[in-house]
Amino acid sequence: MERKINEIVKHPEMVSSLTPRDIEEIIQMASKLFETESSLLEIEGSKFLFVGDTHGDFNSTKKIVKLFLDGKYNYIVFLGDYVDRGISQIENINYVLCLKLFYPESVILLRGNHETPLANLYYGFYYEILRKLDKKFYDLYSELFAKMPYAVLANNHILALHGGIAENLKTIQQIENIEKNLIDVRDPMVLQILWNDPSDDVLGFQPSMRGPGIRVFGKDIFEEFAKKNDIELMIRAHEVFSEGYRYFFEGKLLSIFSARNYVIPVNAKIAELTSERKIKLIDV
Ligand SMILES: [Mn+2]
Repeated sequence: MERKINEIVKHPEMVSSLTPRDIEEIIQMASKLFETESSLLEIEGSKFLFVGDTHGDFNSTKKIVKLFLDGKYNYIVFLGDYVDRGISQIENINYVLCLKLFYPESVILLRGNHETPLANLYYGFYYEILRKLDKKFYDLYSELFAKMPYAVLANNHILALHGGIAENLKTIQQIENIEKNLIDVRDPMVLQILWNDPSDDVLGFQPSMRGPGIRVFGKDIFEEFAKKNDIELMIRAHEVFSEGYRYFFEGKLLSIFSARNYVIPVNAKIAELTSERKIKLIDV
């Protein structure tokens, strides 16, 4: 299997040749790896890549990973949402899992709101599994997703996660304490970390169009959290913008989206954190 994973990392289209048995083995190996990771990963380095939602857009993922493989990065951090909506969801998740198995330290795969049964039943992944694999894989992937970490703290001052700040989230320590194996995300704090959105037009926490229990948070909330936790920059994904990114809160929060082929055309972006601690946005 190791040889196969090595080949796939170098030749991504080979991911389609994985048999159901291979996929089961990859899921098992990745589960073991995620079990060793805490809910909050602390990393240090001089050159990072951050990747937003890819949503089954395997062509975008291939381009992004090529940049990582060519670019001598310390880390590539995927901010979640690998499946649902796109045309190659199984290929997309399996490819990033192979990449994780090949580079267990430098590849980080965070959990997004689409790494949950709540989303997968309604936005396509469940049906793609029924069409191309077998229902039991839905359970295997659900269990795997529940072992993924929730956030990354890079160089002590940059926090990366999928959605945003939650109402009950006051300290980064609370992220570290999130228990693993929550298949259905019912805890309000965890739910909001995966689903919340920032807005420059509101103050405090406001209801979200996305659904019950989800919130939009304003600059005051962000600033209080950032000050208390010594955060200089937050990088998150989750929201699509046709330009592929948007800055909020006077540049202290960066939102990125990395799938080119989505329900709207997107000038998808990934973010490089350079050794000069500057953000460079790169076209996918
Ligand atoms: Mn999302």
